[in-house]
Amino acid sequence: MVDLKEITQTLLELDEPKMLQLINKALESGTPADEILNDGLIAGMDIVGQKMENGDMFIPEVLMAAQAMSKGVEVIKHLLADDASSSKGTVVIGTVQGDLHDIGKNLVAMMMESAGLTVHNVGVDVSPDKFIELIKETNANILCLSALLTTTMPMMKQTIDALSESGLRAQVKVMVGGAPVTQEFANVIGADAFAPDAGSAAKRAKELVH
Ligand code: B1M
Repeated sequence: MVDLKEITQTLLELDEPKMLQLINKALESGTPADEILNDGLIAGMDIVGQKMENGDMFIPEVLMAAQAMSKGVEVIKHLLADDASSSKGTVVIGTVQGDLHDIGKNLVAMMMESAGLTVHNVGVDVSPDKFIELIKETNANILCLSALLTTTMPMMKQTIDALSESGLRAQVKVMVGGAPVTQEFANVIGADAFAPDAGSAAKRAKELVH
């Protein structure tokens, strides 16, 4: 049995090979993938965030931790799959303009895909105009906006406003999320839904198009 704190620790030590070894060992011993994700990897990124805030970890190290986290997710992602019986909607998902954080957004995209939605993951630093162009191109009926910075949260409202101005608002449900985003904020900016994590985001998206 692998103690998930060891996975957290190897992530913090930026020891990616050891971290991947421990993830594989944990899977072999029957640890559920969602526990590895939440109690090993995401727990590690939370500590990375605290260290970054305190000046104990710098951007290059944070980036290395982020890359290691993504590699870890690659190993477990096929086991995080939900019911993928049929396509229940088309999603455009991206991180809003000015924001480069993509790990959480990619997890949300992955969970939505495995829940049977057609997902267009359009990257980071996406402007309102670009989102609209992509919605038109893909005929999406759900727009998912991610933001990790308090300074980029207002860009969510600007994107929703631009969607209304484009005449597409009535046919597209908007979901928002990311660490600083709350249900209250979602209500204030006129989003249709908020989800606190990747699993609930996939469930909410399916409900939105039912
Ligand atoms: Co940045 N960063 N960062 N960073 N970074 C935070 C967010 C911060 C909280 C760290 C801290 O100071 N404690 C802080 C924000 C403070 C604030 O605004 N209140 C911060 C800062 C300040 C910055 C910079 C300004 C630092 C600087 O340059 N001085 C800079 C900004 C760059 C920019 O975006 N313009 C910056 C840069 C970076 C890196 C590039 C180095 C790197 C990102 C690499 C990458 O993403 N490829 C990075 C990282 C890694 C972090 C932390 C440490 C980890 C984020 C992460 O990946 N978490 C982060 C601290 C933290 O969050 N604890 C921090 C793991 C991920 C699985 O969780 O993204 O929350 P999360 O996603 C969750 C949920 O939020 C939710 O589901 C996900 C999975 O369950 N979710 C959604 C996310 N999107 C959703 C959408 C939905 C629904 C749910 O519906 C649509």
